[in-house]
Amino acid sequence: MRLDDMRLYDMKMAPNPRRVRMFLAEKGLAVPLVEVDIQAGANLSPEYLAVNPRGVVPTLVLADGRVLDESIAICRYVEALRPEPNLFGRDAFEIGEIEQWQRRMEFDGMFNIAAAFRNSAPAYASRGAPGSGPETPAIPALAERGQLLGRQWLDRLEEALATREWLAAGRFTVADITAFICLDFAKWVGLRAGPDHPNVTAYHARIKARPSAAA
Ligand SMILES: N[C@@H](CCC(=O)N[C@@H](CS)C(=O)NCC(=O)O)C(=O)O
Repeated sequence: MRLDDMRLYDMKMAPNPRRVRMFLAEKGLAVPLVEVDIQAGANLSPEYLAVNPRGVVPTLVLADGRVLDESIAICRYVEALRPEPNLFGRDAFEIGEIEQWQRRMEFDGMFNIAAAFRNSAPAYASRGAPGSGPETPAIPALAERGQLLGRQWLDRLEEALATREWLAAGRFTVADITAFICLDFAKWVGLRAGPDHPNVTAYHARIKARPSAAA
């Protein structure tokens, strides 16, 4: 089903918009996409800042002009529109458990990988933080710390996957979407599942086999 009256401001390569595209694909939904070229600075253009003054993607614009950003907020909105297949939990414990893993993937994974990336990539030398905030010079020590904590995230994920196929609720959920996208994002900073991470390697392959992984 296409939600043609909405627009999702997107960037094909970027990890956060990919979370939303994958979520939509799992729901069998498609929203018209508007590509925003972050590398060319299009997210900081007056046209885009008029859509989202924070200058980040993804941003969802509804037919009536209301705007949502933050990947997980957009996913929650979509879940409310189309509750099945359920990706955020059906009962109190599932909701808590999925949120727990989603947050671990976001704060222990995404946050640290982004720190490692943004504080080491020459293109971001003066843009340590995403979006339209003040100039933020890269801090190499933050890249180092991002690597260290990113590795801890990967090792803990390996441990968790020794006893489960999916992170929460015994089925594929939004937490697995964030984990999968973090695993691909981590490769940008040379952090990848190796011989010490057989569970993560198999998990990544399981998710990659889902049609939504290509979204
Ligand atoms: N927490 C936000 C993060 C959004 C974010 O940082 N998006 C990146 C792309 S992955 C961005 O817009 N970067 C703009 C920039 O680099 O200036 C979310 O989950 O949507």
